[in-house]
Amino acid sequence: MSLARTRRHCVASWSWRSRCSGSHCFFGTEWLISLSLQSLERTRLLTQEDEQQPPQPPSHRGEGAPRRSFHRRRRPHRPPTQGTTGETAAAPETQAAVKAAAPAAAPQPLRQHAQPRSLDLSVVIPLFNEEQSIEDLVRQLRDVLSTIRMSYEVIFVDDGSSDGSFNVLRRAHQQNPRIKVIRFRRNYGKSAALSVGFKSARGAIVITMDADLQDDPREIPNLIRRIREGYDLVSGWKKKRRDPITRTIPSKFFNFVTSLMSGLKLHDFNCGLKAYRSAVVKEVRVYGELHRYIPALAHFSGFRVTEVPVEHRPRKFGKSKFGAGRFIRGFLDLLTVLFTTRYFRRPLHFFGAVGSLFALAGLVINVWLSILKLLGETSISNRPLFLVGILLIVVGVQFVSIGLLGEMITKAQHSEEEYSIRETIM
Ligand SMILES: Nc1nc2c(ncn2[C@@H]2O[C@H](COP(=O)(O)OP(=O)(O)O)[C@@H](O)[C@H]2O)c(=O)[nH]1
Ligand SMILES: [Mg+2]
Repeated sequence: MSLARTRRHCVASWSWRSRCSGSHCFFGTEWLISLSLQSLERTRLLTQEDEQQPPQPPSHRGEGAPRRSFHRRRRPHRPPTQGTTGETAAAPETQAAVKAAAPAAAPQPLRQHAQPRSLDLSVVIPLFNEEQSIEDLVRQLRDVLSTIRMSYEVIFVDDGSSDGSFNVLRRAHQQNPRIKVIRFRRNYGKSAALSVGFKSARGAIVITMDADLQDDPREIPNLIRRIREGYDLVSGWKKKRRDPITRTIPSKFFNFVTSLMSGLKLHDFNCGLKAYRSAVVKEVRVYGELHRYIPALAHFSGFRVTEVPVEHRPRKFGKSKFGAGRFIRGFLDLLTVLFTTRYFRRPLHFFGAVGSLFALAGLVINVWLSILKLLGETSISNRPLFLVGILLIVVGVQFVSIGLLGEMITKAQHSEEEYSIRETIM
């Protein structure tokens, strides 16, 4: 290997350290002395990053075509910056060596983590098996959004639909690139769909709505107006609800209890049509069945929440996905909301208080029985009260222990996503 090639090899390869311990590079060390250690590290990191780039999709090269070298997919050389990363400007010959190591690269697509341009409005629509409604919905949305003079995007989150919803969405995107589609691998639930939609949303205002045509897009300007008045979250209120009684009765009960327990007076927590200031959707974490409680969560966080009556339409196609299972899970999630918002960072305050009360009651009972024994009572061990006292002390200690475990988990906690994206059309 010639001296020049040896040098190029050593500089370009990420595993230069191990290779350069061989005889090739021993004779080329005088070339390398002029290169600073930092610039070599930088070269190595750049190449490592490139290796981590996902493979090009099949449309860029045939399935059977040979893989291109990672050097070809290399990003254009960026001038080094000084300061923030402690990186210093590379010596001119280092830059030359880096250039020599990388053949002229084709223009690269925008870097994934580059900050995308922000917009005025994002409409996020979670859906599950709504094939027949989507085309109508897209048309109605276009009619409304074209009148409001705001830059916008519409993000559909297809939650593992088993009908043709995704194909209809793909066609909609081809006709209008402002329509974006995220597709889950399986059904993860409406909260997960909203959560990923919120993460992708670039709008200063975010609107959510159902995909089943029951929400009227013509309400959007009204919601936006309320946000501009200063509210952070405007929730729709289906004042005249067009659903069967099996849906409306549980819903009334649910709204009453939620309103009572959260302290936020709303008639309709679970209306699909809502408007948010982007700060709300970026801050509130939605998972499980928590989408019903976003107004309550936002309220607990200190955001200003209000509601406006909105038009509601009967379901035209398909059927409601709401069932007894979702109702029960929804109520369990209300406990989650109350617990996590009030005691999330201090579980011992909850379990410790309950446990201490139990243990104290048990202690009082047993002390009382002990006094009776001292005063001459023949036997206390055969009295049920004695067993109740012991039980209360044991349960109390267990509650306090759970609280302590909760504290430890809270300290070590790290959050993980609970969905897996199958496809993204941007
Ligand atoms: N992402 C997602 N959306 C869902 C799911 N279930 C229902 N939806 C959507 O949520 C909206 C309202 O659902 P629907 O079944 O009509 O509930 P209802 O209006 O309360 O009876 C519709 O756009 C559905 O497509 C789900 O499991 N995941
Ligand atoms: Mg519906």
